[in-house]
Amino acid sequence: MSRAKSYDAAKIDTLAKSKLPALGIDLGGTKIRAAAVRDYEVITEPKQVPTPEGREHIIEALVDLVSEFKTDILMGVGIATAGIVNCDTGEIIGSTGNLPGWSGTPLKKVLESKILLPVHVENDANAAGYAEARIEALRKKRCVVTVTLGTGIGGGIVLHGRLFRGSNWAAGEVGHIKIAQDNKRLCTCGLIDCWEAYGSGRGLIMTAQEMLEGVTIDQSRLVKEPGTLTTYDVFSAAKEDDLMAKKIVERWHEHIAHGLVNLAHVLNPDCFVITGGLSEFVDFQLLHDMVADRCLPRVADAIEIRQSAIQGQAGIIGAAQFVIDELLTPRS
Ligand code: BMX
Ligand code: ZN
Repeated sequence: MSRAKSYDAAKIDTLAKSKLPALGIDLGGTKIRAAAVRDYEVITEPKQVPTPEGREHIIEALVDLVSEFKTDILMGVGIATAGIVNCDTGEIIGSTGNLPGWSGTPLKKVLESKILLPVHVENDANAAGYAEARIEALRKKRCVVTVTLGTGIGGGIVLHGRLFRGSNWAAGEVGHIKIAQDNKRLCTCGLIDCWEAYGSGRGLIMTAQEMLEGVTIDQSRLVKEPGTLTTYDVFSAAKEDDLMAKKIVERWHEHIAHGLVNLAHVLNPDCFVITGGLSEFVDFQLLHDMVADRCLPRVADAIEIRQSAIQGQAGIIGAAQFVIDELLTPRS
């Protein structure tokens, strides 16, 4: 018993706190999802609301969502949001047109004053990457690159278990590497021919529209009223053997491969993890072969592309776990 007294109060406090969960919130362009997390696992049923329009309404929705959980047993709240985030101040310092008006929001400051809990704000793909790289099989790897395929394309680069944030927080904005020189695809960031303008859901629809030019309704069921085609239409038609849809989906795989090839030559990762809403439509064998075929032999040897094992939860887990890990071991 006397030995217990040799622990200092702060340490005991820290150990006690480490058993508490944190709330993780994934703030996306269409929905906001939240759940409590402990030890890299979601421990409550996730709650979800549609993402409202405008900064003030989004903040209100976040506050309402937090109040649905037992806040007195939470260590804090982690927010995974699209956009570039200064993680020291918790301010959104960059945003594409996917979240208009979001840049400049002092999210940590505003939320902490309303919910009276510590808040950590992180880019959504960085948060997802942090969680993905902690699963048992990847924990000891040198370099794990997570790519989120959804409204945009996001990236999280984890080197030796630590998230790489770059010189001014913008590392991993992989959606904006240039993969073409056609000057055809305007990205929502304002640049042209970004990977995201080809590989995201929006990019896939643009590819479909280009490939469907001159095609008749007898040749493909994807020929519809302009502006009505959805990613779901394309993937379900491909599944049912619509030839044009299959070609479009194959072209989409080539576009995704293009970006991964560039990243593979820069980072030579142990592993790519593919997550996000569109990842369920990826043919992983096809994608692997396309990437390996286009890499230097030495780089190709290391290519491993995995589907997320925590699909749909990675952003929530990563954001919450940042709160826990940072409170226990603050960044220097
Ligand atoms: C965009 C950019 C990234 C984000 C990525 C994936 C904004 C608003 N978004 O490239 O910061 O990580 O999209 O985002 O600047 P999602 O919306 O597909 O989750
Ligand atoms: Zn872009």
